Amino acid sequence: MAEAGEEIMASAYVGFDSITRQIEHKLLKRGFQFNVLVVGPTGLGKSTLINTIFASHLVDSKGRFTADEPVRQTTEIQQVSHVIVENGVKLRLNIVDTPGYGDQINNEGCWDPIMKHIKDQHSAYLRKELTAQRDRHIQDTRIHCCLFFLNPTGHSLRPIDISVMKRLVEVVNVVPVIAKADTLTLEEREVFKERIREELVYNNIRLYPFDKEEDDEEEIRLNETIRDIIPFAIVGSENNVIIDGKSVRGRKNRWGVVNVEDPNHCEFSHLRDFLTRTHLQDLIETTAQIHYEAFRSKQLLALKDNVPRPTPAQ
Ligand SMILES: Nc1nc2c(ncn2[C@@H]2O[C@H](COP(=O)(O)OP(=O)(O)OP(=O)(O)O)[C@@H](O)[C@H]2O)c(=O)[nH]1
Ligand SMILES: [Mg+2]
Repeated sequence: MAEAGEEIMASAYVGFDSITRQIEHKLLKRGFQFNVLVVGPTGLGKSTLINTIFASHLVDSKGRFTADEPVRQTTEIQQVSHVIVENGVKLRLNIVDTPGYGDQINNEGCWDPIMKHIKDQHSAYLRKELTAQRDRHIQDTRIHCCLFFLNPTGHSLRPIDISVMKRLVEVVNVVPVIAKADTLTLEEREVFKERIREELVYNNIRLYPFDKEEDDEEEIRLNETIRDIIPFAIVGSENNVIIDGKSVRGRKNRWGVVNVEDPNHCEFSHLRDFLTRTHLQDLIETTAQIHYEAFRSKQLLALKDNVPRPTPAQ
C-alpha cells in the first residue's frame, strides 16, 4: 500500500509486489508448526499450563476433582499436539511436557534427558536435510521455545535453575516463567521479577529475544516490551469458574477468584500472545538461524575432522 503523500507512476508498475501475496498464500496453505517445551521442578504446574493453553483436557495434570483421586505426575517426556485455525491460518502447536527435575538428593545430570531431547530433534532435522533425496518440506520437530518454570519463592534463583538455564540457552530459546504467581502478592511479584532479571545478568545468561542487526524500529520496540515483562508471572488452571455470569478459566479459593485470562490478575494472556501471535515467527527463525545453525556447523565440522585424509602418493 502507498504511504500518504507518496506518488506512484502507474505506467512504471511492474507487479513484483504480488510476490508477498504469493509467499503469504504458500505459507498459509502449508501452515506453521510450532514446538514448545516446558521444563522445571516437579509440581509447579507445567502440565496444567499446557492444559490451560489448549483450554481443554488434553494433558493429565496432578489437578484432582475429588480428594480420593490419586496424584498424577508426569513421568516421561510426552507431546501434545493441537491444530489451531484462525482466519484461515493453520497453526500446529506441539507442546512437549517433561517430568519435573531436581527433587533428588543428587541432581547431577537431571537435565540430561531434556538436553538430549532438544539435540535429538536437531540431529533428526540434519539427517533429513543431508539425505540425497530430501523431502521438499522437512517436518520440523525442533524446539522453538523452552518455557522454564521458576518456583515462586520470592527469594532468588536456585543454583540448579542457574545450571540448567546456562545449558539450555546454548541450544534453545529460553523464556522463564514464574509458576503459581497467585501465591505471591503484587509487590512480591515485582521484587521477585526484578531480582531474577538481575541474577540472569549477573550469571551471564543470555535469554531470548536477541537483537539482530536487521531489526527495524517495530521489532526493537517489540523486543523491549517483552524484556520488560520477562519472566512472565503466570497462573494456570484446568477448571472453569463463573465470573460475572461468564465461565472462564480460573482458580477459586476462600478469599476470591483468579481469572487466568485477566491481565490484571496474571500474565498468562501476555504469554499466550507472545507465543502464538507476536513472536511466533521470530522464535521459529531464531531457532533455525542461531541454535540449529550452531548445532549443524559443529556436527559437520566434527564429521569433516573424522573423515580419513587420503594418503599422499608415494
Ligand atoms: N496455586 C496454583 N496452583 C497451581 C497452578 N498451576 C497448577 N497448580 C496446581 O499444582 C499441582 C501440580 O500441577 P501439575 O500441572 O501436575 O504440575 P507439573 O509441573 O506438571 O508436575 P510434574 O509433572 O510432577 O513435574 C496441581 O494440584 C495443580 O492444580 C497455579 O498457577 N497456581
Ligand atoms: Mg506434569
